[in-house]
Amino acid sequence: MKRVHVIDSHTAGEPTRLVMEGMPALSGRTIAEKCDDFRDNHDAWRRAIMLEPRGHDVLVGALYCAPESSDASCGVIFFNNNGYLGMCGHGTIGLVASLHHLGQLTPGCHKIDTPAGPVSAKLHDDGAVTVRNVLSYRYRRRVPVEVPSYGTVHGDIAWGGNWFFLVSDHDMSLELDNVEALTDYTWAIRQALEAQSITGENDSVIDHIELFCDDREADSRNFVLCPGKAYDRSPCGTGTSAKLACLAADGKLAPGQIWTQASICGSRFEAFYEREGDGVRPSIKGRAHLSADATLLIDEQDPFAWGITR
Ligand code: PYC
Repeated sequence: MKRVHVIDSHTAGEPTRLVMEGMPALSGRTIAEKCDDFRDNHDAWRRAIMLEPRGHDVLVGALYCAPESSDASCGVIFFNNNGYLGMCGHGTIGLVASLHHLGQLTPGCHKIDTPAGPVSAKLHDDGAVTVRNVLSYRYRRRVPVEVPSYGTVHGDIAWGGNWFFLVSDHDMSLELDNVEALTDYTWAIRQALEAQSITGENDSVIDHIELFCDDREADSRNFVLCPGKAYDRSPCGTGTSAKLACLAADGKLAPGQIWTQASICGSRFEAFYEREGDGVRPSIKGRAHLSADATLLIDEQDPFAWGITR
């Protein structure tokens, strides 16, 4: 029987499963190299932890790692039902809250190494966490894509730690009772981007689609489709970072000005940015709550020990 110690939390509704112990040691000096080793040689562990019967489509995994740099508190590799993420904002907030629960982090600022580069996270005295994310930027503005059954859709392509296609010009209703239609629409956009070879920089796949609309209590509400076809229950930290990069590029938000981003579920992040070179350095503030401190059992006799795969 294999045993994996996990801490489950949710950040603004979006779940994170932090893996503390039980995984094979990964080879590589940097977190990016360790992520490659995870993907190439130990992907069965991702499937066992993320897929049914132990996991589900919405869950994001966070593997706790030794830091790559001497001044970092730890490293982390994010993954989900579909593969691996460069960075994850809600997951970083969940990581910090979980490490605090374990007595491994105290309030204050902590550097964390991720495959997309170092980020810093401030744990506030009241339990909220502000993540100072990777450098974010808009790559292309108002790109047209022909989406079968929907017509031409225009969106911005931006990096916020993952690649996003951001669409404000649409006639979809961003309400929880419309998530099936929103999922169909954003999945069709995602497939059309791939079919038409519309990519992020260096031919990177755009694997997150983000829709926006007005919100009565926040500056904006979003719906974010994640790579594995689940939608983000939180306002998405990297997606909010991509949004800040676009607002900054359009001159619609000044450095330091607070942007409140609501999710489709009504949860919120507060965000602002600092200018840095050609891009912006976003800070995202949110809060995670713990839901389990548990041991996953992987029984070799179990036909679904390593997850139910399609
Ligand atoms: O918060 O950055 C985020 C995120 C990415 C995918 C799901 N959540």
